[in-house]
Amino acid sequence: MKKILITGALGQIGSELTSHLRNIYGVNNVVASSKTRNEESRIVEEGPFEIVDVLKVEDIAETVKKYDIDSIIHLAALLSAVGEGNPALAWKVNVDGLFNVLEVARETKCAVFTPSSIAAFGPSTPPDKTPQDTLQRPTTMYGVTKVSGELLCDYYFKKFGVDTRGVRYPGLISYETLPGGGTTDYAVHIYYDAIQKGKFTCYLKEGTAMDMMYMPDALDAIVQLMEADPNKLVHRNAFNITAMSFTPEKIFAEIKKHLPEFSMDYHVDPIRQEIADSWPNSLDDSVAREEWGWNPKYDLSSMTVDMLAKLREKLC
Ligand code: NAD
Ligand code: AKB
Repeated sequence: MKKILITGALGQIGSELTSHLRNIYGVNNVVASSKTRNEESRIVEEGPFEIVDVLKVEDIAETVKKYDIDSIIHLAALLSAVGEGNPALAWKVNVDGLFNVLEVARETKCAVFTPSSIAAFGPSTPPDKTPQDTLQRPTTMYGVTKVSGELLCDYYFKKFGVDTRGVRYPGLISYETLPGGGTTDYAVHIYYDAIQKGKFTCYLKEGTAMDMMYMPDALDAIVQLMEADPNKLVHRNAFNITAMSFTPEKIFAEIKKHLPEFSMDYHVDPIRQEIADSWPNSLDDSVAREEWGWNPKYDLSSMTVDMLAKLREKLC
């Protein structure tokens, strides 16, 4: 990667990825973009920023041409809970938006990274140690768009030689930008509420296990995969990756070790509970480990120490 365009750069991942990539590749070699400008965002101030609505193919094409982009990190999307609220828009942004990015990449010979998700699996998928290649019949519109995206990326590689790569992220936990309306968001909000209120109401019920990852590992995955030797990649797109799997009571117990007064109760949201129940409990990420050396640094315990320290700095 030499000249990088990030779409959806003001979201949970993009807002941290932009600075991370600017540190590695140089500020002027990483162009952040989003549908609208947020003057308060550090990302807009820090380096090149363009308005790119991924539903407008000309926005993408003009920006790629203007900056001589060779790699597109495509993050613009609607997440699971928001997507269930507006399935038509979720399809448009997640599938038509990706299609536009792939078309521009085909014409300009750009490489493309785009994340899939644990949402690409469904209730008929083996839920424990979910294999890399297995049944995928998701029951959410978000999941349908993610499977479609995985297939589109495979197609553009096989048919047109576009260098497409991607991972299936689990729920991502971070302290810089709040998550954009997913089912795993509780695992971020619990840290904020632990520090700010000393109590948390969880919208998922006890025993709901899902894969999760701390943001520094999620950012490393992008760089590692995009820089990986293409000859070693058998799968290319949609690699299962994970760093930990936990339930609400397990993350609560981990935070309570540091904040003994912290308490949690439950008020289950049936929509997000149904989504969470349809996703795996834990992924098998051995293929990513074998093909490009995936090896996360953070587990629940070390993530919790860092999250609480960073949020105390930010909020207190
Ligand atoms: P986010 O919701 O925080 O950010 C997405 C950004 O896309 C938002 O800033 C939004 O304004 C922008 N956007 C929406 N429509 C757009 C359009 N038409 N044109 C341009 N920008 C538009 O999402 P995120 O958490 O940063 O996720 C990025 C990617 O990673 C998505 O593909 C998501 O499915 C995937 N992913 C995220 C997680 C997670 O836990 N955050 C987990 C699995 C996969
Ligand atoms: C969501 O919950 O929608 C995302 C995801 C796992 O894709 N965090």
